[in-house]
Amino acid sequence: NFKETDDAIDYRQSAFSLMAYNFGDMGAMLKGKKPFDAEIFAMRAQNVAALSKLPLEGFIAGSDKGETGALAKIWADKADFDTQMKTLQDNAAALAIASTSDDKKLIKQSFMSVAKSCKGCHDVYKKD
Ligand code: ASC
Repeated sequence: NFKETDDAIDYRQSAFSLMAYNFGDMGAMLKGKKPFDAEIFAMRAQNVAALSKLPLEGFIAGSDKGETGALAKIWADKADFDTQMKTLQDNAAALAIASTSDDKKLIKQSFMSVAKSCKGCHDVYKKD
């Protein structure tokens, strides 16, 4: 368990930072901003799938106090928040599997499902 709520906040923010780095690099490849490397893409997809399981643990009771982007609505509607996190995890797992294929269309669709999970949750539960 976390010693302080600050530790829980650090934990979830660290996981999100690592997800954004890995997911951002995948996006750069799909947008043609850098060459598509199937091996690196699949590795990053596996990273995101594993990392997506981490942040939820950091949204402990009382950790809505700090200066973070997390809105109080997370704790008001915790069951829905948990469900959306689970959907993200499922979509990220699907992307990791799709990334081992050479079906670029499936990879792009799966990538967009994860992106929608990120954005859908941010729109409701994150400041700005
Ligand atoms: C990213 C990132 C997000 C999501 C979101 C998708 O790379 O940092 O928060 O994708 O922009 O719509």
